[in-house]
This record gives sequence, C-alpha cells and structure tokens, in this order.
Amino acid sequence: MLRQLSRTHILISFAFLLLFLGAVYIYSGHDISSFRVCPPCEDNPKPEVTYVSQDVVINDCPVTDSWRIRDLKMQTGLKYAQPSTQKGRTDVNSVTNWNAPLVWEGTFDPVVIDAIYKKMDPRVAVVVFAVGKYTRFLKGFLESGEKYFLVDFRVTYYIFTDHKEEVPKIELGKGRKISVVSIPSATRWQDVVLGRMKWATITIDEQIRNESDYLFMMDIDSVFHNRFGAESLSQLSAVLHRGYYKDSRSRFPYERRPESKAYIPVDEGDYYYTAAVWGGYLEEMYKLVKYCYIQSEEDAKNNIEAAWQEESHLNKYLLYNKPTKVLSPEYLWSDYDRVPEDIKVVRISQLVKNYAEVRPNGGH
Ligand code: UD2
Repeated sequence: MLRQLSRTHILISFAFLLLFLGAVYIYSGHDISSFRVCPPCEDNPKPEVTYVSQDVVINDCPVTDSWRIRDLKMQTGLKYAQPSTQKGRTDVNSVTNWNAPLVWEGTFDPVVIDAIYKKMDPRVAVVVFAVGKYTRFLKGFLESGEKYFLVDFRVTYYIFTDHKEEVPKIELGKGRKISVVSIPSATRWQDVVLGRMKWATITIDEQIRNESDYLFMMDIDSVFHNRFGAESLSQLSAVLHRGYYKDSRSRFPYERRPESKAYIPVDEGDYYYTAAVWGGYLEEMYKLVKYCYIQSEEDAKNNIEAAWQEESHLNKYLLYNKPTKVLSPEYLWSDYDRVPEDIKVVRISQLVKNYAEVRPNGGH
C-alpha cells in the first residue's frame, strides 16, 4: 500500500514538474520575444547608443547578417572617377557633429556606393500605407519607384491597405515584389497615421523580419524623380524635413508640452526630421517603429496626441539615438515648394493634394 502510494505520488509529482517546466518554457519564450527591444521610456530616457561611424558596424548581431556593412569591400576592376581630397560640396555641411555622413548630391559616387552595397545584396522592405482614398497614389509611387528606387537591388513593397482590390498591377524589375497587407479602414486620418506604427510593428514581427534586412517607412503620396540609391542605406537613416533645415532649433515643430512622451525642451535638438521617409537595419527600424507605437499609446492613455503624431516621437528618439546617416531634403522634397539652389537633385517629392477631399475627416 505504502509502495503503491509513493508510486502514485511520484507520478503526480512528475506530472506537476512537467507542467511547471512547460509553463516556464512558454513564459520565457514570451518573455524573450516581448523584450527583444527595450523601448526608451521615462525610466530610461537616454538609451544606450550603439556608436557607428561611416556605416562600419561595431556591435555583433546574433542573426545572420552577411548583408551588414562591416568592410567597405568593392570588386576589382571597377571604373570610376578618382575621389578628391580638395574638391567637394562647400555650400552645405556634409557631416554631422557626431561624425555621421550628411548626404547630398556630390558627396558620393553612385557607382562606388552601389557596388559596395550590391556585394551584400540586401533585401529591402518598403512599408507604405494606402488607406481610404490614398490608394490613388499607389500607381505613381510604385511605377516611379521601379525607375529610381534602389534599382537592381532586391525590394519588396509592403502595401498596407483597406482596399486590396485597388492595388494596381505594376511591372516589377527582377528581384522585386509587392506584398499586400489588409488592415481595417479608419475614420480619422490621425488614426491612420499613428496606426502605421502599430500595424508595422505587428507585421514586422509576423512576416517582414524573415524576409528583409533593411526597412524603409514611406508616405505614399509621393513620386520618385531621380536616383534614390545605396547611399541612403545605413543602420539608421533619417531625412531632414525640407521646411526646417535652415532654421534654428527653437523653431522646430517638436512637441513642446511636457505632458507628452514626445516632449523636447526648447533649447535642445539637432535637426527636424520628416516621418515621410526613414529607414535602416530591420531590427533598428523595428525598435524605432515600436517605440513610436508605445509612446503614442502612452500619450493616448493620458489624453494627449503629439503635435505631429509619430513624427514627434520619431524626432524625440533621434535626438537621443543619433542616426548613422542624415539624408538631405533631396530625399523628400515637396511639389508645394520652390526648389532652392542647394537642392541639386529632387529624388522624391510629396504631391500636392486636397487634404479636405482625400482624408476621411477633412483637412489639417
Ligand atoms: C505629414 C508627414 C507624415 C506624417 C504626418 C503626421 C510629410 C511629407 N509627411 O504628412 O509622414 O508625419 O504629417 O501628421 O511631412 N494615409 C492614408 N490614408 C489616410 C491618411 C493617411 O493611407 O486617410 C497614409 C498615407 O500613406 C500618407 C501618410 O499616411 O502618405 C501620411 O498622411 P498625410 O499624407 O495625410 O499626412 P501629411 O501630408 O500631413
């Protein structure tokens, strides 16, 4: 009887042990995935910056990363103009005060830079949203992207839309794809704009992570006009907003209310970056997109919406986590504005649109 009892005891204890181990396994799996990023928050306002100079990555990445720029390797026999130590752009600054490149036409040789990145043959994801009437912009964006955006590189356009039947059939180059992601409609344009952070976070987790090495977030209401090439690639690349690149920091439209998570004091700031074009290594972008999502959710809980939605959160992040490349406003101009002398090439331009007509809840 005693022997019988202890055997039953052992069996029951074993079953409990198995259950316990199973629970620990599931919990730790969950734990790992939810802590893959550590979004900066008020407890951690200045997260560690992995310092990268001129695109040479110092940290190690546990995932397969042969596409990362470690050595600036180039094939033998490539023909290009000799670089000069004396001549270059003198009308603009081409380096930031943290020694990252500030990219303008004339600061790189397209032949050299494409050859270097082509050696890695990275897969590039472009995430765009076309919700409601914004599907009308897809054709122009995609057709011009095929002509000018990272030509000869592997590119997948991830189109997030509530009208998948309106995604046009476009002739795509070799190695280029379209992947349609269905999302619900929205009644406020602000919800579409901020919802981008949520849907992109979820979809990177579920799908894009396995298919891409670099990721760009872009507005759809724009058209490429000139080369947008490998000079735009880095760990984290941000574009100077055309409207503020000559202004003093006190004029930047940062979020100035301390109640918002996007708050930046009036005497701080490097540049004002646009949220219409930003890109980088997939995991860096994931971290940043998720940060914007979490911070805007926190704001919503406190009944506040940052002045320029995700753009405000993006600017806060980039102030304390410096981008490894800053792209000049050539990388997003606007048909609303005259092109000044220092913009030698407009690579992509925002279209003029009737905000009241195209947005679900009217204008600005
Ligand atoms: C500016 C920024 C934009 C974002 C926004 C926040 C520029 C060029 N763009 O854009 O990146 O920070 O301000 O207020 O500075 N969309 C839809 N359906 C909608 C509404 C928006 O699909 O009903 C998507 C679409 O991809 C669009 C993007 O969201 O390109 C940004 O919306 P917008 O173009 O209406 O905002 P805009 O021009 O004020």
